Amino acid sequence: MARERTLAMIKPDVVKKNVLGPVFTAIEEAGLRPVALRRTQLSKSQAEGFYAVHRQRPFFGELTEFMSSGPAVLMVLEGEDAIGRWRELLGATNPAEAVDGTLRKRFGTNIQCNGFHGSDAPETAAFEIGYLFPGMDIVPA
Ligand code: IDP
Ligand code: MG
Repeated sequence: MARERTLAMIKPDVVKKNVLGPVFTAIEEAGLRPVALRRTQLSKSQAEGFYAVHRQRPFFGELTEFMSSGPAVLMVLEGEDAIGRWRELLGATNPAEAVDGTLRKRFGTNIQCNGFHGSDAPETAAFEIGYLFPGMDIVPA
């Protein structure tokens, strides 16, 4: 598997729960390294741009309200198969259906406020990293 970068986000529900420690432990134990990190509150329009592919879905309005409702932690994770590995750590989109031990199962709230985001392919990772870390020179791990 290739060395990759993925955009990882700790969404506002989990930031509010103040459980960053176990999240970073899971990242480290998976052999991934945060190579860029920032905490910010997305505006509604930033959230809409980030989730533009979901524009037509019925929950788009509520989802982007939630995503802009409080601070989020944004990261670029780097490592072997980083995209798949991070999504594996997250578990299914719906925390209620996620495998025991996954981050969404442990810390997610519900299908909308599911705690975390992870890019799903190299192309989306490139878009999302450029969108949330614009113009940043990210030093490799
Ligand atoms: P993913 O985050 O696991 O890739 P996607 O299908 O890409 O899941 O959906 C993007 C985000 O939209 C999810 O992480 C979740 O916050 C929200 N979402 C997905 N499905 C639903 C739903 O049925 N109702 C409300 N929100 C949803
Ligand atoms: Mg997705």
